[in-house]
Amino acid sequence: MNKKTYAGIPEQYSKIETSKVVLIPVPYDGTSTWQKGANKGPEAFLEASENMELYDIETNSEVYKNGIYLADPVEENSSPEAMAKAVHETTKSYINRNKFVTLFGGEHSISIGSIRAFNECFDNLTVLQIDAHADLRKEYEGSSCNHACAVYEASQNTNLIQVGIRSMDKSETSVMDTEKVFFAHEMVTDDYWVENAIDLMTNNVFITIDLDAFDPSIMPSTGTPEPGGLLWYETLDFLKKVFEEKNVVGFDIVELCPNEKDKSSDFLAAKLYYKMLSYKFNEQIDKEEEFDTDFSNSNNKVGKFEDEDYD
Ligand SMILES: [Mn+2]
Repeated sequence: MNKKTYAGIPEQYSKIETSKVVLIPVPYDGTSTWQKGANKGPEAFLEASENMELYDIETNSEVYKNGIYLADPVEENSSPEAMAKAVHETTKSYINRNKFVTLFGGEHSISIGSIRAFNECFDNLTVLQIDAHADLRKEYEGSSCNHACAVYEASQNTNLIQVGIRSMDKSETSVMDTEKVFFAHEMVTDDYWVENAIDLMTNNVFITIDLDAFDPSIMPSTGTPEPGGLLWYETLDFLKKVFEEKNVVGFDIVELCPNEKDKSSDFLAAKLYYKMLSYKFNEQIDKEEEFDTDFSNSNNKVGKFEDEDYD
């Protein structure tokens, strides 16, 4: 992957020293079981990002001016376990520098490492998983770091909330906490799922988005597309409320499996990422005014200064 700035932003907004945001690409596709190609996700995402408008109408903001540092990609792929370890270490190193850390995969197994890092650095972590698949297998095809196991560890040691689920193996029902699961077929007729999901969250929230959560009609370029998924505005509405009401500490987006002949999915991913940053830093202005606190250290075990203001 060529070294360039995220979305082609001017270099003054892309330096590590001054950037509030770090983006870590993880072009990993070692364990996917059906369509391969998620390793090409980060590059397609970055290319689409370069062709995107950087002014967000809804928040009336240009969030890139907070600085977005494009980190070197994590390219370890000797084994699923080694990849998870490399992602874990890289993620943690940037959290320790008080950055708002984001990752772009790659398949969903990359989240094992990112969640591990966030869970070590933030108290009482909620993991909000937006996904078509439960991903709760303890082990799959000989590894606990398979994409089918993406949130097993999170189910054991974080407050895991699953949204958009519509495909799973019966064996996963024994691990799943259905009180914290929003199945796609129920969300269709439930007017209160957004509020109910948010009510289950602790203050510190890490969001992991598997792009197959979206309906294949708007997000066809993913490894295992499942019918009956989320649409664009309902997802944004949900995310916006999460960013407004909770302290989102970071996020990852995974499973873009680009198709040369149809770039619309790449664009959706690019826009989704930018929207989430726009919500994050939009919300931050309000919180800073309200609590007069330093964002960079809020609720961060690495640099605890203002914890009381948030808890
Ligand atoms: Mn998944």
